[in-house]
Amino acid sequence: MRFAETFSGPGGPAIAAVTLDTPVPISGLQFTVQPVGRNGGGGPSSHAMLISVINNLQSTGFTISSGSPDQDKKTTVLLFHSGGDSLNPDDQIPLLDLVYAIDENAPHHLIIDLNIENVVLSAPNSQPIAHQLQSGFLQIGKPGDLAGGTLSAGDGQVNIIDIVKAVQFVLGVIPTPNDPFAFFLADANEDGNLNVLDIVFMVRSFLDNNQPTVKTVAAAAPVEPVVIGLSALQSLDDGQIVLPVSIDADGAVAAFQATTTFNAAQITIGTPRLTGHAER
Ligand SMILES: [Ca+2]
Ligand SMILES: [Ca+2]
Repeated sequence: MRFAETFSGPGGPAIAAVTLDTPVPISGLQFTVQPVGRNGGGGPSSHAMLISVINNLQSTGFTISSGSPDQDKKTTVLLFHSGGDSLNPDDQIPLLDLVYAIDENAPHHLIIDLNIENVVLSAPNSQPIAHQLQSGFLQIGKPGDLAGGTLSAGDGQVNIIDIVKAVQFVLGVIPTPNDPFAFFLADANEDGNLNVLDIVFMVRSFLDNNQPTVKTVAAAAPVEPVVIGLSALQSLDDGQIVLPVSIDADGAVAAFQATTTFNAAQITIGTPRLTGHAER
């Protein structure tokens, strides 16, 4: 039985998936789970509260029953087949999701271990089945908070140093993070990709947080597809040749990202410059 490593922002729900690899049929299981602050001396964490358990086996006839958390925040969860049937042997069977509410003031990068005990797996004939456990944890971080703080790993704020680092990720100046938590932080808009959308998201959230008296009114985004084109080469007075890139849109475009390929033996690329309607 595996408990996932789960990332969440302060104030957000953290959804920890529980999966099972089993070579034999299973008709029921139980466990007790307790959120424990990793650096908090082993006591129950005050920053996470189990608010719901989602049954991922409902369509196969399994029922979930869970008690209320006790004073140590321990919750017992039962999952069993109400018709006496069983789960067929398989790998990575999604059993259930533990949904935790994370408090708004949870420190950034806090790790909350999910302590698991009293695990019992039942065969269809009510005999216990030997098992192994892979425990999980919840880690708290604010997407977009990539830099700042004593270790330059984040300080709970999104500002210009975070935006500079995000630009370096998107441009490939520094490699895309392999660590899943670092990727979670870099993927500011939480769509699974690192690109210009994350930079726009971070700039907007920075401006929104730092201009409390100025109401930012979002310009209407284009409704029709935006057409991006290359115009004819032009010669400048200083002898440089420029290739105009134009954007034809019926609404406001906040950012644009593209990758170009060229024959480095024949041309040297200078620094792109903004012209016309574009504003810095
Ligand atoms: Ca930061
Ligand atoms: Ca993204």
